[in-house]
Amino acid sequence: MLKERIAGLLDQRLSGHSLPRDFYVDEQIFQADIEAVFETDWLFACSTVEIPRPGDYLTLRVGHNPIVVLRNREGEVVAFHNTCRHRGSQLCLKERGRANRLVCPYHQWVYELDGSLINARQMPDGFDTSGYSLTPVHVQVICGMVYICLADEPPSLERFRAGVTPYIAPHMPDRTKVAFTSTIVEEANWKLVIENNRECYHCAANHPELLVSMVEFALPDDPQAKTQFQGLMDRSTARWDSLGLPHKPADGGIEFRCIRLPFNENTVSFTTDGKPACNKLLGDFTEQDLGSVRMFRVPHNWNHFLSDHIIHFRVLPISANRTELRTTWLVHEDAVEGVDYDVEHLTAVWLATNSEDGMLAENNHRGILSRAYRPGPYAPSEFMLTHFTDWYAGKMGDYVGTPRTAVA
Ligand code: 3BY
Ligand code: FES
Ligand code: FE
Repeated sequence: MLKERIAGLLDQRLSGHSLPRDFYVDEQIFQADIEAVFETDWLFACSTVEIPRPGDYLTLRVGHNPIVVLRNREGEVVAFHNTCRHRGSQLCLKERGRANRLVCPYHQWVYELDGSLINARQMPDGFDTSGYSLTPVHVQVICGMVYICLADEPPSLERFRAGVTPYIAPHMPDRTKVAFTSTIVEEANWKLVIENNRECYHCAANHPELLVSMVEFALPDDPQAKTQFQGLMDRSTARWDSLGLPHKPADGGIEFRCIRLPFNENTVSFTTDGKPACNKLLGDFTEQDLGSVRMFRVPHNWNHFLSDHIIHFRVLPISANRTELRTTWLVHEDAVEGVDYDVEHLTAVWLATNSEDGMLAENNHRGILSRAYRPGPYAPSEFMLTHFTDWYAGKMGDYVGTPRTAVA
């Protein structure tokens, strides 16, 4: 029944338009989103530098699935379903922590950092612990970013890895540390949070802090860029070419996007005054103004890589009308707070922008609840929303068994 209803909504959908209402507001379709998208695709979990030492862990929830990502004794990043093999209690309760072994809070079954059960007290002699290891989750690390996949057979990430590595590797994310994290909950469907992120049509009227430094165009050949920013683009790309830093849009199709774009004249970082956010530059950089590498991948993540800091954004759906946004700011591992950077100065622009975007997504969600809502046409500058919704329709088509062809 649900699958038939989704198939019917997909038939109604017009590419290049916002989605039929139920995709944004219906709880059953939300559950289908979790199964069709979040339980099948690679998801951004965290940065490796959030769990630098063996035993460091971080937890997150993918739909109803509690997950723990941790660093094992060999220093590798691994992930497990965060549910005990005795009677299923959640194992790690904190958002972040450190453990020598994972001890279930309920009856104290003890697991090694490789997920194997090593102690199950009061169980009968001869109880075979080997059949009760934690259930693993697939992990891939790409340029310091930990991706997890709950599917039995994960899709390939190789095109993504190859596409983004030349842009990100020079920023040397392994040599960073966490300066700040923020988590907010927005009363809006996760797809509205993503759609909001994938266009800057709304920026001029809503993001005074961001527009101090950010250019509003999304592509070097944007007509707006041509008329207003040609000089800036030419100077920036010539400098990046001389430094060997890639900047042209990577060929990510509708799966991912990676591009380096300049900051406005006389600004070098995402700060309220456009001045550097951190005096210690990342990697081997000697130039402060490198613009920002903007990278995102479906379904739920976007990132900025600057000369002086990195920002990761992770969106996790909670219910049809609630979405968590977690933001992580990374600076050079040797940067000293209060000397090289000030947390307020580093985070002010994106804390404000996230809050503004949260309100926009919430307004959007409430408006879509109206019986008068009809899917509306995306503007040319909203082309990434066409990509996103075509991609989403493709995933849902696969899920309901009537595949849609999406442009790759
Ligand atoms: O760069 C971002 O994170 C996106 C692109 C434009 C709107 N949003 C701020
Ligand atoms: Fe974990 Fe009982 S549920 S030890
Ligand atoms: Fe925005």
